[in-house]
Amino acid sequence: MKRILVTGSAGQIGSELTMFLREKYGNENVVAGIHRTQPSEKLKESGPFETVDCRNSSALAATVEKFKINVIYHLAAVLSATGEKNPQLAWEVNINGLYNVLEIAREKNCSVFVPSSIAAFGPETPKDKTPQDTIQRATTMYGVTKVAGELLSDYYHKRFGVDTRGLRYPGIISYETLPGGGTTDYAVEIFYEAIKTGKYTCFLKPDTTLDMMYMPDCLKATVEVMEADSSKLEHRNAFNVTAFSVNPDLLTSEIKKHIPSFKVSYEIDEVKQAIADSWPNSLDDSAAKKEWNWKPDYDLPAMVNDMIEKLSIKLKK
Ligand code: AKB
Repeated sequence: MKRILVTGSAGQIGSELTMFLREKYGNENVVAGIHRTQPSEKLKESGPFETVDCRNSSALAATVEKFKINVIYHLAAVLSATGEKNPQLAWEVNINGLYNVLEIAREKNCSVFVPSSIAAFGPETPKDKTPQDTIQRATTMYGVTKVAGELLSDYYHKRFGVDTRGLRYPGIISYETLPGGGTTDYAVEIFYEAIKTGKYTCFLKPDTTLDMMYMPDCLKATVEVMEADSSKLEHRNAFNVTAFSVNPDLLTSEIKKHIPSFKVSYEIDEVKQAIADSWPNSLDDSAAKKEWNWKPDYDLPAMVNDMIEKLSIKLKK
């Protein structure tokens, strides 16, 4: 039986992944690991939760012991824009935290999901259809921690046999919990403002093209890679995954099909723009397709349609 701990459970992906896993494996078998961000009532009421700071290895070990955890989805992280403001914190959480998780997984025989990101690539990486295996000279602290995290996860598998798996997440678009501290956050904010005020000031240039994915596909991919037949996985960690690549201009046009009066202006945030410019325009996710049959359900128009419908209902409440 799976006994799962999700770190970063109150975050954008963690909050929905915890509920998704509870539905699949049973509420009582999925522990929501929370730290600074307050979890929703839904998360607290539907199953066990525990305060866990991944930087504190003994507290982490005590939680794994207490709930007899054998699978860890390690989502606690500092994202790219916050990481540039506070690189020391990004290292502490993203590297020391991951190290603690992997060590506990080694000692207690847990399998581990480790998220990487499009941020694991850098300006020297081929920009279009970025291959699975290519140059990874990341130039942000977040990206540096992601590259190191990929290598560390590979190491724990090869050296100690820990069942580590992971994905390179693109920007994730969702309506349940707001993202925080990322460069791709514009692609969520734009929907809130389109519905609430009919206008949005974007911090990235109109032609900044990046990979994105809608939350249902993100949840599907995350669980599918963990459930995949291990003997078919050549890469294990850090699979490129994507659903579509989009820029603010294209996303605006798609939203305008639903809200024709929507207006977008631009005030460029130089730090976030430089981060986005160092990332690929589009990823080649053929390894994920081949090794565990990855296939997204939502393209850009389907995502925009569903986002507007669901977020409009949410914002009316
Ligand atoms: C960020 O923008 O930092 C994240 C990511 C792409 O990893 N959403």
